Amino acid sequence: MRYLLLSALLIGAAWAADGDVVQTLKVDLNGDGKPESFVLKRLGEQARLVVLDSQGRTLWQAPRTELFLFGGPLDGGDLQAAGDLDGDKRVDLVGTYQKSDVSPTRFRWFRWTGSRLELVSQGYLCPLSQRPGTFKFSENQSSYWVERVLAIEPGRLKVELFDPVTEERNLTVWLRADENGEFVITE
Ligand SMILES: [Ca+2]
Ligand SMILES: [Ca+2]
Repeated sequence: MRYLLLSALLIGAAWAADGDVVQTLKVDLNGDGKPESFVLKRLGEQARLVVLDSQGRTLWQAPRTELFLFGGPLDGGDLQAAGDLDGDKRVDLVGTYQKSDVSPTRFRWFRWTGSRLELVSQGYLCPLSQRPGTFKFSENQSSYWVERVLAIEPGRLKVELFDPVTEERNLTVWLRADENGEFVITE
């Protein structure tokens, strides 16, 4: 059994070569109606972020830094959603960092400048202590949190909340971006 498992792992490793596409997220970056792609390509045990034009040519390749490397041995560490999150007409990309089982998801929020991705903010997406319906990207944690970002529309994002006390998953709400960089539950 152990031999079989080891063989399967070795075969799996042989098939997952550097450069293989791990994840693709399509979005129109330049407004011409044709989708560009945010792509994760395998790089060792992780994956590197690359931006492709609508013809599949490389527009930008992220540096090999922690900020732009995804994947690894734990859960998450993937691309979540893309769209104009803050309503400034430039496309945003939200991804996660890897995490252990029941802990808040740590997000990274990038903006496409026209030629590259730059970091807007990162951190957990937890409610403010005085305003439980208002969320903000920060390093503060709280007793419940945004587990996943499901979709981005202009000025708002659809998220899944998670409460570890009640283990309430799949509580899906829309958060609207306000001018302070905070996100307020709307429905
Ligand atoms: Ca396009
Ligand atoms: Ca934007």
